[in-house]
Amino acid sequence: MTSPVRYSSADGIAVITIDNPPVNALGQAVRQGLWDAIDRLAQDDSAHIAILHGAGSLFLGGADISEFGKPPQPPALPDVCARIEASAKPVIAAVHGPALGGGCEVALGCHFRLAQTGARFGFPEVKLGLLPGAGGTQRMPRLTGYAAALDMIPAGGAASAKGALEIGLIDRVTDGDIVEAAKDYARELLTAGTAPRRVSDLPSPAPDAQAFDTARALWAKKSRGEVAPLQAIDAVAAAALPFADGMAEERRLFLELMETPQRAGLIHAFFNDRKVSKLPELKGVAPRDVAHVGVIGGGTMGAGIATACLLSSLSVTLIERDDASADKARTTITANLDAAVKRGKLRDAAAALSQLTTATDYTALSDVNLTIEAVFEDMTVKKEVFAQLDAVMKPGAILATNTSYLDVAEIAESTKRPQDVIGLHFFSPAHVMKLLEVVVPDGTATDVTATAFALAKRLGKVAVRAGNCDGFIGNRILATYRGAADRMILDGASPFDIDAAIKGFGLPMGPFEMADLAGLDIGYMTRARKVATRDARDVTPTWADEMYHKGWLGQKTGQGYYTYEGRKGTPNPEVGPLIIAARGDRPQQSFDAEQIQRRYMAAMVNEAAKVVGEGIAARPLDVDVTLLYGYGFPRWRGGPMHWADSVGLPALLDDIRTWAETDPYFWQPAPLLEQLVSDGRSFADLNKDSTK
Ligand code: 3H9
Repeated sequence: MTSPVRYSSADGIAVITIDNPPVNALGQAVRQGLWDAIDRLAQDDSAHIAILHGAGSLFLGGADISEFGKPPQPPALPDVCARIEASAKPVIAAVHGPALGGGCEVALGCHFRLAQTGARFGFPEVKLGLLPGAGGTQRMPRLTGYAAALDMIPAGGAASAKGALEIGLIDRVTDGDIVEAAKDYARELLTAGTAPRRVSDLPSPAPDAQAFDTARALWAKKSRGEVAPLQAIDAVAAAALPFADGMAEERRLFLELMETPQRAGLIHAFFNDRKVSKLPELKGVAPRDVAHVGVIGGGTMGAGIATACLLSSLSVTLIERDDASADKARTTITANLDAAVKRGKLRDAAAALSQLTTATDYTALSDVNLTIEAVFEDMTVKKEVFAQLDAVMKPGAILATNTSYLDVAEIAESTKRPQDVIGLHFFSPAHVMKLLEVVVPDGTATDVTATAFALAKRLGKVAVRAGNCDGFIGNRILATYRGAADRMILDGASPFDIDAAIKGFGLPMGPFEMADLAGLDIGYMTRARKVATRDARDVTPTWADEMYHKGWLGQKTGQGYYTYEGRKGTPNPEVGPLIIAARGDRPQQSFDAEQIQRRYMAAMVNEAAKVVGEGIAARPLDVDVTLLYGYGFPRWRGGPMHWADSVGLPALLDDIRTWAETDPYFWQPAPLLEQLVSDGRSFADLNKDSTK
């Protein structure tokens, strides 16, 4: 087998090229290849200095993540970095594109670092539940001091070439060809007779107690149960020790993290991010053009969708019913774009705004490639809009609806081109939230689905394919776990205990804080909509209906489950009596945080298993991605299906069957869950099946 590391030498300069597409990950063959290349450099009398660079579009993407969790194969990356550093002949890291994680550590193991403008140096390890484990926590602070290292490493951050030069992480920046510039640098160093400059020989950084206090306080607050950022700070602190001792401490902490479920959850999420858009049905299907997008409706959602498109340099034509509404939409979009400039997401708000046209007549849409309807959630209204779109839009244009629960097939069938109709369910605020559910009714053309995925990519969103049912993937599962929370209230838990337990699990908000934020009128309307189809055995949160009738709509009225001063809420004491009345003579029990979490999660997973079993979600991983990007599920838990696998499906099913004894209607086990348990299989097995 040919090595992914090539060695060549001419005019006294060796060039070591790492060529391991797609991202030059530092798998075993690359590590061995690097080791051998440094041996060869030592023996190559014609070479006096070496350049190390990556082939393709980047330097090195880091350790090979797919090796994690498997038995380690030598040589280990810290040893490879030490081997490079120990070279008697100088080695220059010539960096273009990203140098991430272990890739950045290899650069720090080299004696000199040259970067092309556009290069990026970073330590994303904490985003995988790890910390830099090949000397990054020891070498970076020796070059930059503690403060810069503590800015970057616990955050999983990165610096541009210019930024890296400013903090002392690298030596030079060039605009030219990276290998040619590195050769010039090499000749300069040879002429000057410069010896290898080993970072491990540099003294420990000057103590900086304040930098540590700031970082610890920040991450204690920000990490919400995630362990890697705080461990990463501990590893950086070990740079005060002699280098070898610091390395030993970094290794100990790294290996400790490697064993955590958080590492497994975050790596599951990393690979899912990439798998979610890889659908067999879309393989080789070319998307249609989407340069010009139409949006119907300029309310919060429509304006948010228009903003998202403008942020991605698409032209937008927005239709409102009259000039005053169109002006209002323009004002909202302008404010959204200004806020994006403040957040550093956009440079030129005026340029983006110049791509927006507002109109009151549908004929303005005659030339757009795709229109997204975001009007009132009512089938009759939607059908009227689609009839007008059908009349004016050019052949081959796509008609999309942003409905969050209506039947997309029914909308499609009301047009003369059902094959061109699709659901694009954005989440509010649409220009901020990453999730896009692509709702595909049976008759939709495959290239329309491919276009929806291409649009999501252009918008920087994560698209998940969903089948057509009430609530699609996310809101259908949400309705069920919200139902479990309401049942726990009737059985004896308080909404405040439930919120605290769910936050303790790692979600940013509990379900009742969320209800207050969304507005209690939303839940009331949803219940009203379902009244005709509600099963007699279903439970209604009558206390929530009373809250609605009292005008307690949550944050917007200053009172809901909590009373608000600004956005800060304190438990509303007047909710308790309403709940007690709703409980009547139902038997009561006490719930601790773990019991609350278990019921809430079991309801989530059981409904998710139904969603997968019915083909609404293509794979369990699609549910995981949906909950992560649309519902605040903690990334470090991987997603509800990954969590379910980690606690074990048989135990979960046992719980569901136990609760079904008293509430058989709500706790109907998902057939897919029963099947998996009886076959001794997991959701991960189903994910694997889907890639075969
Ligand atoms: C580490 O380094 C630990 C060390 O400190 C200590 C060790 C002892 N490994 O993202 P893309 C795959 S931890 C294996 O679409 P892009 C990816 O799954 C590591 N595979 O490309 C995808 O596969 P497929 C720290 C990897 O151009 C394909 O490559 N490093 C790895 O948009 C293309 O990926 C990181 O966390 C990997 N390291 O972006 C960096 N990386 O085609 C993680 C990617 O089958 N990587 N793949 O779906 C990235 O951030 C981006 O991939 C990168 C390129 C910016 C490099």
